[in-house]
Amino acid sequence: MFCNQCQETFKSIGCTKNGVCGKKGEVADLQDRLIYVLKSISFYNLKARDAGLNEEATDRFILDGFFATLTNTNFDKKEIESYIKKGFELRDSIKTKLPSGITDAEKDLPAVATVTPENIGSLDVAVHSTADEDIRSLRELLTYGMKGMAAYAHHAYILGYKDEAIFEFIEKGLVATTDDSLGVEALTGLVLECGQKGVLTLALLDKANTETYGNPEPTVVNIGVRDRPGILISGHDLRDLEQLLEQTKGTGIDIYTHGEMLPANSYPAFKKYDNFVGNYGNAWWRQNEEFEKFNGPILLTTNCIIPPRESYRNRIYTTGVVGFEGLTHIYEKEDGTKDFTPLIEQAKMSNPPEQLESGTIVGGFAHEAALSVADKIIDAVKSGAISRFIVMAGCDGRHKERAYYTDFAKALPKDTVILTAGCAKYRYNKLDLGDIGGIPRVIDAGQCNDSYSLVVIAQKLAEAFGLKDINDLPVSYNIAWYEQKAVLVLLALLSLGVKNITLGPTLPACVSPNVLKVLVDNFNIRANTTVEADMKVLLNQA
Ligand code: FSO
Ligand code: SF4
Repeated sequence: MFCNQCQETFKSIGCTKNGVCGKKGEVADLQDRLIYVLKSISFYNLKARDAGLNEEATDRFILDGFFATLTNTNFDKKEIESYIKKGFELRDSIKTKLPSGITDAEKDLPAVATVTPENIGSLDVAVHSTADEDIRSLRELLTYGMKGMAAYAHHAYILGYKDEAIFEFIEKGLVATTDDSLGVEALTGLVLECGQKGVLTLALLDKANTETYGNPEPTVVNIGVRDRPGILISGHDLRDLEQLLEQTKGTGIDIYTHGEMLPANSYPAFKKYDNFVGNYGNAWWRQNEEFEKFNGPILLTTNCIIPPRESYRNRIYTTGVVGFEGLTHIYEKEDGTKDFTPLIEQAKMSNPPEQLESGTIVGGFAHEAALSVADKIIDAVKSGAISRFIVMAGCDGRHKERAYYTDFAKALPKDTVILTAGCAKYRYNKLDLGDIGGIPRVIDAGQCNDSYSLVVIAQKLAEAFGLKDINDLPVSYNIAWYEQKAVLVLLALLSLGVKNITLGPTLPACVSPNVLKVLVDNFNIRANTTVEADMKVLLNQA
């Protein structure tokens, strides 16, 4: 096993025995193989595309399979084995459908095209099978960015929104990571293209979410509990939430969000359910203690699941691409719907949740809501009431050094506003930082994918101020990352020309010194340091 895809990788180098996240070595190796099978499928499917033979089942399989390898998504050996098996079947069926001669004409097929279920175990398909440090670094960056892209494209797809350009890019990128003729320049180009396609993907998901569920509205979200049994839903899948709300309507069971599902409280479509109570708990890494106290069933719709404690194991359910051995999985039916009866039945026998906190937090400032008060914001900037915006989007994590983000938020001058998205917000969204003339000092756009909203807001502000370059706005970036969706968001920001990003709590382990130099020279990326030193840098940018 060697896995270094997330921020919490062992010693900031790589997990080699078992993952810090709890992923077993055996599962990590199987995930490497699954990715290799996706590359093999892509090799043939690009030819199928050329012949006009791409099939929707292939798009879906690649998204699901890739998503399953994201940090904290699928720990289940059998599930990954099943993806590998189905992947080979799909690859072979694509091969047979290609016009005759199209594959026969190929001489010296690369190993990725000829891999079989029998020999895959003997091939070295792990990260270090690429010997050159810089090529390996770029292949990894591309792969992790595409994992994030697959996850976001998956969410859009579930809601019926798709874009062939995204699927095709993922296939092209997967194959490119096996092509030894591609050097540093070509791979750097692909990493940047990944960012551009990332913007497309984020925009597509934004469209999918807002056209399906309405534009999020500024919302006061309850963080306390009621005295009825509840079901807790975590992850990012709004379609699962919708179905759960529909199926629990009138049953006397309350629904609470956890972690990255918190922003769902701000969508108009979900507000009509009177059993939708609010948010319970904090970011993903605190789920052990919080799930224990919830008392009722818990649904994990996407990452981030962590190995469950015995005490609540019988109350935790996975669905979609999430998997963990021994837990009950709710499968999608033929018609695309899901039946959450097992959770509902268990909830009826459960005690109400134990109260963790009380009070409220405010969310729902995605682009539409934020721009509806654009005049107010522009006036506040012009009058000097707001001196600067600090984008503190991204992820939260379990490492102690993330206290930095709470300290940074507390230390910010009172005339600054934090723009946030993703679970990073849990480090400061309960601090009561106040407001500036009615504009909250923490403007929460939503999930990590809603970082797109922050870009839209920045672009509109630049327009309003007559600036050609968004880097000239009084906006600084202090971003926290954890897993691969954040890698995609970062690449997307770079592709939009955002410079001077401070990134933490550590830089990605896969970035080699030379690749880092490219990022620094072209984008002036820097690693975070201390609150004091970073405050000086960030408050004096542009
Ligand atoms: Fe957090 Fe996990 Fe959204 Fe990530 S829940 S860490 S970037 O998967 O997804 O922000
Ligand atoms: Fe380690 Fe992160 Fe990979 Fe888990 S996902 S094995 S913690 S690098």
